[in-house]
Amino acid sequence: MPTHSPIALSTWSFGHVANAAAMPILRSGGSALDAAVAGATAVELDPTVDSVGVGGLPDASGRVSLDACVMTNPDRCGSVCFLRDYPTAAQIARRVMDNTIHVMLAGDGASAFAASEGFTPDANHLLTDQSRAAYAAWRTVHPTGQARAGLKAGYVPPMNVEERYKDALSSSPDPSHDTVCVLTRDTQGQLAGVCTTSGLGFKIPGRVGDSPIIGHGLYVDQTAGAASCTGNGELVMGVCGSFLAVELMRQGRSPLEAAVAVLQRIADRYTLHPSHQVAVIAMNPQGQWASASLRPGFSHCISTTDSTQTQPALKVLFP
Ligand code: SD4
Repeated sequence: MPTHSPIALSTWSFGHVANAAAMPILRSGGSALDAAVAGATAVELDPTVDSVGVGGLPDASGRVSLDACVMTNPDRCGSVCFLRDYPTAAQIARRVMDNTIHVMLAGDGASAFAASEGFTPDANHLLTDQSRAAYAAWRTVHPTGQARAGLKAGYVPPMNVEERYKDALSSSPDPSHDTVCVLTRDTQGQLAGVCTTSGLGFKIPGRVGDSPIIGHGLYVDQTAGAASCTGNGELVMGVCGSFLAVELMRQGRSPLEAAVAVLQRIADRYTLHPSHQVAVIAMNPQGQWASASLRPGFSHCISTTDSTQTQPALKVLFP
């Protein structure tokens, strides 16, 4: 007999793609983890969403690398980073959790593991016409293709791709976002989370952001709550954003208070560039949830038993 109402909370305008895959699993009594992974996979593979996985912007060398993690509790988490050639990073991260004694696999090792688990490489489809065109445009400004822009001197971070398209909120699948975070609660009241991304566009090859790192891009503890971050990972990584949000909920803050406190910590500790964006989504075991962002332009998708809505962040720190 179900005792809890199912919930799916996902990031950005394509969160509805994730929730559409997650909610049927939750409604039929499936696990929060199955639902969150299904949601993330749907976004990774959706050909109409030029997004995470297929269509993610490449690094400075023109190749895509993917980062993802899954988590249900401190002792149940898995991750892959700098994964080339395999689009379903979330599923591979789950295999790391389920089938190894490790938490995180990187680069060639992650690819070899994916192959050993029966995943099929699909490098040709990771780049789409749109992401190839975006890379070509970037190369006209950086003709050598060297990621010199990633060096500190004179470096202006590439505008977060979501923010560049911030006027295209919920109505159309925005082709430019690059991270989906999915938090779910199942009918047993269990929480789960997935965070999957192609990272920042045109990054230095080898760069890994917050998304696949437990406690940074995603943290889940059944006794306190779940949180996930998106945006400029370098800002999240200095404050352990997701871990901080969950620990604040443990101390009694609401999901909204916790999410806002993480953003405030970032604002206090960093010199922010106008294009910097971070958003935090959070959910507690009671099913309260929230989203907040540093700047306008972020949207989340929230699905409950009888409704799905795409909305702007509940709180914007710098409106
Ligand atoms: C990263 N946090 O690699 C990711 C990117 C992201 O919305 O979330 N973009 O830094």
